Amino acid sequence: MEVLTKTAALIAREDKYGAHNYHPLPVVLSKGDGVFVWDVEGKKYFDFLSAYSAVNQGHCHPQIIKAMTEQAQTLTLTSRAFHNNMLGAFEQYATETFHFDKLLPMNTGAEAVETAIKICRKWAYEKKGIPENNAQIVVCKNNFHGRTTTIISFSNDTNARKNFGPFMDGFIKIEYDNLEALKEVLKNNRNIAGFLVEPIQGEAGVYVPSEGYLKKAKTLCEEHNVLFIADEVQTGIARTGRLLATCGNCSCTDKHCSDIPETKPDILILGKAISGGAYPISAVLANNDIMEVIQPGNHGSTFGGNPVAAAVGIAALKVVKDEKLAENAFEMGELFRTELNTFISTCDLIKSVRGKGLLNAILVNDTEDSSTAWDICMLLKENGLLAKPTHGNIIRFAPPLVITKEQLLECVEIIKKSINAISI
Ligand code: IF1
Repeated sequence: MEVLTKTAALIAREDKYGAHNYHPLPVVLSKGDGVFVWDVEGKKYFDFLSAYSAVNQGHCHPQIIKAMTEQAQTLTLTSRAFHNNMLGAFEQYATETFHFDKLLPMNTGAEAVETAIKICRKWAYEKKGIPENNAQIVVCKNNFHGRTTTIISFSNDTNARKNFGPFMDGFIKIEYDNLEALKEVLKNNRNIAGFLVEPIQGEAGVYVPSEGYLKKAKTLCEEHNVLFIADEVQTGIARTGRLLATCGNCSCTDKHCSDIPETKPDILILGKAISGGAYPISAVLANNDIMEVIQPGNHGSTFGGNPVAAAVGIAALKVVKDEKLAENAFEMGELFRTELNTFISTCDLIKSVRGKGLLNAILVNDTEDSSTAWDICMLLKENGLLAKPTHGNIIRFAPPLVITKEQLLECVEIIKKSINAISI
């Protein structure tokens, strides 16, 4: 009889009782602290995924967990049929942090994207004067905005779409990082309500657009009275070395804002790390002239804006400020890319390193259907670092933003060692 390890037994159970909508790395985690996670065998790893950038503040941050547990023992859920004493505090703190008039709270990133689409369409009919049911929203090829039926309607990823139709109308897809394409579509269609864009395309493999792209895209949108909607679910909350990747006029990380000033969206979508990974929280922010189109009964959520989410959201944003995580992400990101660029200049297996702040990826010099990136991730795992391939030949590196210089350099050595073991 085969004796299963704890890991194998746990994976087999998930395999048997759970839907097969993921293909995880074969590691079963049971504990986290800061930049580290531990598996059920007791092995310790650096977490270089951070739950797809939800755990920017590090695993189980004591201040976030304290806020969550204290609130959980007091009041967890009221629904929005009644007021609760925490929601306003979160709304005030977040709107002051990001410089918007108002916030609409939801739970997941996809719900926040849906919310932004609804606000944008309603604004288009009531403020811009687009004839009812004719509003179009411009999106980018290779986007990732979530998994709902509306959102996959404008995805071009076959795995995400195939056999989930019929799809939702009202979206026009253009090339990402292409201002001419945006200009063209805005010129040729009078019913455009908004332009929905990721400041860096995460799922596409950490694709950083050309310098100035977002700012110029916003200017084009302004010229055509079109709302510029930034999906910062993944890039937000200090991940890219600034509080927001679109940061234009916030006081967050002045030094880095003025280095690379971008722009301020009309509608800002946040998720993931707004909770530090402790709880599902998402939010849509906009100024009054836009948010006022939403009236009682138009939109809502049982859990959105609940007291635990509010307490966790405030604590998670405070940690980002208090611990200067935008600054650390900026500096550690520069160091990471410098170190890896030096390494890959001597290594044929890796084509390039790209990213901003601590949202980075390496491009493996092999085809999308090869197993090389997966093999590298398996070796990284053996050597104590967890990362996940995307698109077959790209590996994303996104550690918690609390990582220290010493830890980062240790991780660079693990990455070099693992890649070298494949090269030869
Ligand atoms: C999955 C990627 C990351 C997002 C942006 C909205 C959402 C996401 C820009 C939806 C979610 C996730 C979800 C996860 C994989 C993932 C991802 F690989 F697809 F690209 F993060 F890197 N906007 N991103 O990135 O947020 O509803 O999930 O809270 O498997 O779906 P959600």
